[in-house]
Amino acid sequence: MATYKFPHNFLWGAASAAYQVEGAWNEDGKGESIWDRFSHTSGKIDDNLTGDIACDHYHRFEEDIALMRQLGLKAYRFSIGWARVLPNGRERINPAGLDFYDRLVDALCAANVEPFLTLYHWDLPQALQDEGGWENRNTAYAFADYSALMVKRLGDRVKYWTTFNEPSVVTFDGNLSGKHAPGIQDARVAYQVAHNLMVAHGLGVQAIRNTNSKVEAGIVLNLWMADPATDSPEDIAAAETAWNSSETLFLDPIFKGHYPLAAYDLVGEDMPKIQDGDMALISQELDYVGINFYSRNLVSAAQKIDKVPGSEYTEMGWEVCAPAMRRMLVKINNAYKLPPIYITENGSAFKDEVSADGKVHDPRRLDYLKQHFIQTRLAMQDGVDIRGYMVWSLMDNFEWGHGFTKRFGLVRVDYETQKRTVKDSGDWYAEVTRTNQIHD
Ligand code: IFM
Repeated sequence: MATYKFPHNFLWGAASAAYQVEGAWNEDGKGESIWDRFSHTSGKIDDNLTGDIACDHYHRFEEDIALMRQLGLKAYRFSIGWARVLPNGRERINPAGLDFYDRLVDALCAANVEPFLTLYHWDLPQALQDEGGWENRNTAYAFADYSALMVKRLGDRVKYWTTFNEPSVVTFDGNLSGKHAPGIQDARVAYQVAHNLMVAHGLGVQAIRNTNSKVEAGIVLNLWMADPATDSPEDIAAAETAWNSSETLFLDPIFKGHYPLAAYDLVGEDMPKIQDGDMALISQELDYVGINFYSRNLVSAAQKIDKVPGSEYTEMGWEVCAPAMRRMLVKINNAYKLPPIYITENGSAFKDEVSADGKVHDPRRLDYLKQHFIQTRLAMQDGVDIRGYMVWSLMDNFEWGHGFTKRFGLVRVDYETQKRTVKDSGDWYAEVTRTNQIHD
């Protein structure tokens, strides 16, 4: 049996996002977000479900923090609902919304759980969407003002400030495939959104630092490794092209100060309007980068590979391939001069059942996490500077277009009663956070 020890200050945590857990969609002065509008539109979400109530975290956050303590979490990654604090996206503040995050942060600090905050996890105020959303560069300026407001209010207690979660999903799912809010299907819009998100990131970093020079600023990117199906030069080239046409679209501007050449081929006439000074703004040095890793793409020059024979798949249809995480981390570490890395999301959706003993036995999720923790530890031995790990997710929650049908949590949520049950994977994780090591 091998033992994998982690550094003593390794930041073990779990993650969530406002729209996925909070509920209270129209309470205490909160404004409408694009996800409220989208989920209230028939046919957009599986079974027409909405995040109106979700995990009711807005009312139950104290109970949820008690669970975080039970799991021994050192950090909790969560996001702010922009429309909860600024119902129209700008200017008019909702004091009750700010108070909620104040109380949440206070309670986390009292429980010795480090708040790891995301400013934008996809729930743009609808009022800003009505003015063109992320396609409109003004939204980036509104984001900077909102960032400054939040840092002013919480910067004395919150050290980690993430501007955006997964800009590629906002770009492609929200504005190209339309599977996510706001449901736009337009390549030209999508690429302008991608660039404006990057501008907003840069302005947000400036606003964060100008408001409080002691906090740390970063961004979270989701990356899928692209592995060649065989060792043939054609497959290797195809995998490289696949990697370059999506994953580097955000890595390159942020860490190299220019868009990847492959993007120009891919985007063609839909290339966004870029203003003088944008690339310097976008590529400011960061204090950390968050990486979300779930799976990989296996790429062949000859054919599209949907399923890899012999591989295990999660309920999302994503292949379980932990070694790809190590390869990916080493790859980006070699290709870019990166700040310290936090794994800000990793986890798996499986069908869970409550057994007769009232417990949730979820060996596949437990094993998924164990394998990915081990590969992360190996990447650290390879020289990648990884400081922490946030499991996705603390509890089952609203999985966007899939509604509540996909369960990623360490804690099960019964959506009828809101009862929380720590799963076996949660008990196992508590042991990891307590001992700071894993046995193979
Ligand atoms: O639930 C999402 C999360 O909001 C962003 N990253 C991927 C997760 C699983 O799909």
